[in-house]
Amino acid sequence: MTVFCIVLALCGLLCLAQSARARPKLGARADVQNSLNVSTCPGYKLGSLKQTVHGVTAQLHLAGSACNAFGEDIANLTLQVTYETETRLHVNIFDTAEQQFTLPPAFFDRPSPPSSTSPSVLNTSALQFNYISSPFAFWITRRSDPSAPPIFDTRVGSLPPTPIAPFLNASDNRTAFDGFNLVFEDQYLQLTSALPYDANIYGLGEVVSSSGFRRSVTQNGTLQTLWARDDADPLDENIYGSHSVYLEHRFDTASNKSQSHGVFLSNSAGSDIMLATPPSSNTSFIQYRLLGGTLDLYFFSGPDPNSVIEQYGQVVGLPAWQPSWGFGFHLCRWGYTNLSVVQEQVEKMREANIPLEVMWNDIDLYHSYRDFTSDPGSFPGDEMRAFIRDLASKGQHYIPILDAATGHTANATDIYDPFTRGTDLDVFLKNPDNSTYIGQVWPGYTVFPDWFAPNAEQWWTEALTNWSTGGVEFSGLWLDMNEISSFCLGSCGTAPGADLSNTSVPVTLPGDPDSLVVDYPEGYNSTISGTSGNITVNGTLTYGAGANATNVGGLAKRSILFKRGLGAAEESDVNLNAPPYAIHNGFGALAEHTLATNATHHGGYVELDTHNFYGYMEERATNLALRQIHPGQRPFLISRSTFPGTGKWSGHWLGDNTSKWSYLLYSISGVLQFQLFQIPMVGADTCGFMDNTDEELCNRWMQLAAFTPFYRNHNQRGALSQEPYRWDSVANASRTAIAVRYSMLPYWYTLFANASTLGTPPVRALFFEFPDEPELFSVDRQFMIGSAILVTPVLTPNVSTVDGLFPGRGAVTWRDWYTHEAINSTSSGAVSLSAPLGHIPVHIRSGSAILLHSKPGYTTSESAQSPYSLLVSLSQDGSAFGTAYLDDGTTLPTDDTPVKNSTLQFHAAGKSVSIAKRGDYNAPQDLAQVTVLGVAERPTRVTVGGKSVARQDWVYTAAVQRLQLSGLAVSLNEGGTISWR
Ligand code: MIG
Repeated sequence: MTVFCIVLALCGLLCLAQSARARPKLGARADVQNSLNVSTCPGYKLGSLKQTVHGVTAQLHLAGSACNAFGEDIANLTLQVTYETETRLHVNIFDTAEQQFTLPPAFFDRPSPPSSTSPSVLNTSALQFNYISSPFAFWITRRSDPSAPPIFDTRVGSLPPTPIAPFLNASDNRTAFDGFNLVFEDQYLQLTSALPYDANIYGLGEVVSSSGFRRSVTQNGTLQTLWARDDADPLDENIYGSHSVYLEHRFDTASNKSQSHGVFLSNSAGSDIMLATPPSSNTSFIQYRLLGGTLDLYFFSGPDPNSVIEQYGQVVGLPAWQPSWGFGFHLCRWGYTNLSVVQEQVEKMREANIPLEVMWNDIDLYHSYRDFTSDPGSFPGDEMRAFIRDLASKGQHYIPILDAATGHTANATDIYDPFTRGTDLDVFLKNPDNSTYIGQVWPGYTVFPDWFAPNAEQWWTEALTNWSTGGVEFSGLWLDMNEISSFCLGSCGTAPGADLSNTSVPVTLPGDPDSLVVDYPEGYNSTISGTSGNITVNGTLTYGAGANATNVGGLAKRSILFKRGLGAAEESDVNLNAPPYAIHNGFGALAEHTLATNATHHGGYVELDTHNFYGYMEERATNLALRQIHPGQRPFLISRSTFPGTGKWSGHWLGDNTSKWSYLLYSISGVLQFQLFQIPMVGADTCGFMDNTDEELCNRWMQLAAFTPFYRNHNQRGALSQEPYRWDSVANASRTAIAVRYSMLPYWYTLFANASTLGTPPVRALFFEFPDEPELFSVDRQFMIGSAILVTPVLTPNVSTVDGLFPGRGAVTWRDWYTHEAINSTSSGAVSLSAPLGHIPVHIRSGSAILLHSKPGYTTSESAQSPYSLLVSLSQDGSAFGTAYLDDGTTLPTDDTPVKNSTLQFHAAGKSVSIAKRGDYNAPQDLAQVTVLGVAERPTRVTVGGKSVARQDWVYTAAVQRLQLSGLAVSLNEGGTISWR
C-alpha cells in the first residue's frame, strides 16, 4: 500500500534517530561488518561421541580459526541426535553454553524426548543418522535403502562459491552459495544440504509463490525469507507468517514408486532459505541462513505426503477443533460505516436467499480505531448487542476485527481503560531503557501487548470480556496486524518532540479522495463495460478487448520460564538493530513497518529473536481468553501472522490479495501450503481484497472458495461493493456452490476431525493422493477435498471450458458431482470439461462413500436439521469405503474430557453397503437417501436391513449406472445394510 510510504517519509528522520538512541549495543566489530562471504569458515570437528539409549550426543569444536563472517563463531557446540519415533528423527545442534535463543517451552509444547526407560527405536526407525567427524557433516538416509541418495546431506564442503540466483540483483553477492561448511555464530548460522536435481519441494513460507505450490529449485531458484511482514501479498517475498518446514517428494523412475519426507527447522530467527541449482550442476541445494538461535532439526520419514504432514503435526501440535458454524459462509468488508449498513447486508443476503452464517466488522466498528470499542455514534453498544442477539436467534454469528496494537491515550482526560489497565498491569513492550515502546498504527500512537508479561493473558481476557459485555457479543475473533505492524520507524512516540495528543490516523485510507480504488481484474475494461464491474449486459457476457486466457499475469507457467540464556538480548557484541547479515526482507531494514528489533519483552527477550512468533503468542493468548469467555466452547479465530504451532490456536486467511485472476489461482497454492503448515482452516479473501473486482471474477471466486475451508468474502475500503448478491449471476453461482458446500458439511467436519486427531490435511494436492503419478507433482490448478472429491475450478476470464487431470491412470472412475456421469479418462492426459459461468466442476472418486445433509439450508445448523444422505461411488471392483465423524459441533474437547462422539463406517462390496457405528454420540438424524454410483446392472430387488424397499422408493438410471433410494428412515445409530440384486 503506497499510503504507508508517505508516513514513513514523514516520520523517517525522527524515528531513525530514536531507534539509534535506544540501542545500547552497537559495538559491532569492523571485521564483522565488512565480511560478505563465508567461504573461509572452518567448520567443526566432532569429538567425545556418546551413544545413548535413543541416539548419540557429541561435542563439536571449531575446526580452525574463527571466520567471524557475520557475527562471532561459537567455538563449542553440542550435537544431540534422538530417534524419537519410528518415523521421526531429531537432530539438534546448539551452543554448549546455551546462550542462543530457543523457543520458550512455556509457550511451545513440543514433544518431550523419549525417557531413558522407554523402548528405543534406534535399530528400527525408518531414518538413520550418519556423520563424518572432520569437518563435521551429517546425512540422513532411509534404513530401507541406505545407499539411495540421502534425504538430507550436509557433505557439501568442497563446492566452490557459486552464484545461484539470477533473478536477484547480480551485485547482491549474498545470494551466492559461498562456503558450505557448517557456520554457527551468535548472529549467523548457515547449513547447506544437497538435494536431488530439481527436487519436488513444497512448503517454506508464507509466500505467494510465482512458481506455485511446487517451489522452484532450478531456473530462478527460490529465496524464501522468513521475517513476519505486513505487506499486501507481493509475489515471492516474505509476508505475514514464518514456516521453516518443507516436504520433499521423490519419485524413482526405475520402480515408478515415490516416497515423501519432511524437514522442519524449529527456529524463530529472521532467515533466508535458498533453493537452487548451480549452473551446469546436476545437484540442487537448500541453504539455511539464520540470524540466530540454534539448528533444531526434525526429519519425518513419511513415506507418503499425507503422513509427512501428520508427522509434522505431532511436533508442532495438531489443529484446533473448529466449531461447526465456522464452515458456513462469512461476509466482511472494510468500509461498512455504521450498523445500519451492516444490517442491510444481512437483510439483502436473506432476500437473495444466499446463505450467510457469520457477519463481520472491520476497524470501522471501532471508536477512534481503538481495540475493544464500538463507535458510540455509528455502532452503539446496545444496538450491537441487539443486532448480534438477533443474528444468534437465526443461527447466525458475529465476528469483529481485533488489531494487535493498543491505542495510547492522548492526555489525562482521555479515558481508554485497556491502555490504563494494561499500563497498571505492566503488559506492554518496552525500550531497552525500560520506557514503554510507542509506535504508530490506526489509532495514532500505540503500545504493543507483550505476551511474555506475566499479566498479559489476564489483561487481554478482561478487555475482551468487557468488550463483549458492552454489547459486541462476538462468537469468534479476527486477529489483524500482528506481524506486528507499526507505521513509524522505531519507538517514535518516545522520540523527542513526539506529540502524543495527536490521535489522528497516521495514513491515508484507501477510498479517500486522494487514494481512490480504480483498478479492475485483468481483461475488464471499464471504458467499455462501465465502472460497475458488470460483465453481463442484457443477459449476454461482454468482455473488454484484452480478456483472454493467455494474458493473465502469472498463469503462463507450469508443467517461563526457561533454563537457557536470553539469546541476542544478553550476548555481547551483538548488533540488535542491524545484524551483519542482511536477510532479504521485502522492506529492507528489519524494523521497517514493524517494531525495532531492540524492543524488549518481559524476561529480557528482544524482538530480534521473537519477532516471527508475535502473532503466535497473540493467537495463543486469544484462544485461551475465548475459552474463559465461552466456557466449554471451541474458540474460532482467524489470524494473519502465523508460526509453526499456530494451527493449535487459530485459523488463517491469506491476507491482502488483489482482485485479479492471478490471485484466484494463487489462492489454491495458499490453501495447500497451510495444509502442510498444519493450519488447515484457511482461505483467501473471496472476490479479492485490493482493487475492484468484477462480476465474472467474483462469480468464479465465490464458487472456488466454497470448496476451501475458510470461506469469507472480504473487500477493501473504497473498492466496488462485492457482496454476492450484487450481481445476479454471482448470486446464482453462490447459491449453487454454497448448496454443494452445505450438503458436504458432514464430510468437511469429518476431515477436520481427522486433522485435529491425526494431523491429516483436509485439502490435498492431487499428488498427496496419487503419489506415483509424476504428471501431478506440479498441479495446483486443481485440488482435492479429502480423498474423495476433486475440484477443477475455472481460473481465467472469458472461457466456458476448463482442462483437468483425472488421476488414477484409468483405475479410478471420476463421476460428476451434479450429473453423476463418469469422466472418460484412461490416461494421464488432460480432459476438457464444460464450465460455463456459474458452474464449477466437482468430481467424486470411485471407491469412496461420503455422508451428506440431504437438504442444505440457510445456515449450517439448519442444514444439519435435514436427514442424512449417503453418496457411494463404487470402484471398478464394486467396493467403496468412507467414514463420518459426528459430535455436537461446538463442545471443546480437552485432554481430560473428550466430547461425546461417534464414527460411522460405510463399506460397500458385493452389491451391498453396510453401515456401522462406533462411539456414544447419537446421530441426530436418520438416513433418508442413498445414492450408489457404479451399479452396472438394473437391480430387480433392493433391500434395507433385509426388507424389500418399495418399488417407488428406488430408481435406477442406466445411463449413469445409478441406484437411488429415497424415503428411507434408517437409524444411523443401529447401522444396517443396503443391498441390491
Ligand atoms: O492496513 O483493517 O489484512 O483484511 O481489511 C490494513 C483494515 C489493515 C489489513 C487486513 C485487511 C483489513 C485491513 N487491515
